[in-house]
Amino acid sequence: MTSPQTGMERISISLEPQQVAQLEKLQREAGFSNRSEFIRSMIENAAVEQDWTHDHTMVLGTITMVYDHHRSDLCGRLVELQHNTRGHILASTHVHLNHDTCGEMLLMAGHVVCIRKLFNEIRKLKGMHHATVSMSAFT
Ligand code: NI
Repeated sequence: MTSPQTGMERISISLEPQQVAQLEKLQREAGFSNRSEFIRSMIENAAVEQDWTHDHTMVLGTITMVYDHHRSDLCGRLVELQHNTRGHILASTHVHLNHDTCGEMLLMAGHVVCIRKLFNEIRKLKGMHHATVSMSAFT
């Protein structure tokens, strides 16, 4: 039933005791003092991530990577991949993390399928230590 004051619907759910403990731990670590707020936030995140499965959803995406500075073939290949992508690269930032390691962040807008394709190519490059992708849908 929806509360006329808040417009919220109150539901009850059943969880195993260890799931309740996990939920409390996750809530605490995420810094939420209110359980309902935390669950609403998890639902919103799950909905955003579900959009990633639709190839033609328009998203703002970031690809973050950490790679071996000494692999000069990697740098050339990385630039070539960026020139050939069908997504729009809005900005790219390179940071020299230390003597051996570079970090790079790409900010992109485009269809999920384009960003995922570029990410999958980037993560396979020899000398790439770590790469992550994050996307937020917009209309
Ligand atoms: Ni560098």
